[in-house]
Amino acid sequence: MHLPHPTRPLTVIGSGIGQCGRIIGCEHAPEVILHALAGQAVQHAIRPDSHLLYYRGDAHDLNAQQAYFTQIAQLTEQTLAHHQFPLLLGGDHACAIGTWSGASHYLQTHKNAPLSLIWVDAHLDAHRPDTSPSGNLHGMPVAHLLGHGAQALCEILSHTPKLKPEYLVYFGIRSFETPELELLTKLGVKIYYQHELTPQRFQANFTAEYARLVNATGQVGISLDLDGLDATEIIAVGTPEGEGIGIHSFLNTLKNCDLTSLLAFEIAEYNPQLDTYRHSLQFIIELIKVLNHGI
Ligand SMILES: [Mn+2]
Repeated sequence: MHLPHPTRPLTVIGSGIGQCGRIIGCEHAPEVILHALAGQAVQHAIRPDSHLLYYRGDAHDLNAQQAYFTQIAQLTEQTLAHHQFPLLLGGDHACAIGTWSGASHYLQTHKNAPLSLIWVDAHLDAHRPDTSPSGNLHGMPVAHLLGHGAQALCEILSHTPKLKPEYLVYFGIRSFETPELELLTKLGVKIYYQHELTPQRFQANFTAEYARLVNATGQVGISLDLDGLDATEIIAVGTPEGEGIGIHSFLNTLKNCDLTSLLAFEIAEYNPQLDTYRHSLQFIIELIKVLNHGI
């Protein structure tokens, strides 16, 4: 099968971090996905020098987390500076702290532009260490990117917040706690809850928000927590939340966006140990093909 060459070569950055989620196992996702890509036609579009970094600290070691996310952030920033497309493979969703800190720093220093981000998730991920019932960092990345949380993790690569509230949009939300919503409401962040989204409304709103953010900031990043998708279709996640965005609806919607304006894409929370029939993995490969086709 002939695949068109993307304008930007695709560089995989594997965030092998799994200790910050509810169920251990996401740390192996990057190597499993890379292995599944081998032999696929899309593999030829991916630069051979993939980066795979494992987090070796414990779940609450701020110094180790800061060092790890700084490395991921630097890799993301370098990839963008080399005009390559960063495909981030988590890892539990704590990985987003590294990814988008790096993307934000790149935009700040190279383009003098702010980061804009579409966050697809069942959860808001906007806890801070003092509001989180579980203490799991994978429920806190958005708060940290907005500048709220542990200082060490809010100041990766620079002292300023990585993301302004007006340039963040959520899709698929259906499970959260009051302190998260209070923070985001106070900041004025836009949230599309799953119960408001038919497949048609999802596509219309997602493409409209994508275009709005591209207009406002030049490029837009997407962070996909696989649990934002329909839990009957994507089973290999640690915190499934029932009905979500259908996988075909999601892929078709992406195909309808101008992905030449896509800054970077992150796939988080894939847990290979839960992927009994490897259907979730098949979806991830399809998704990477769509990205490759569009960027
Ligand atoms: Mn998440």
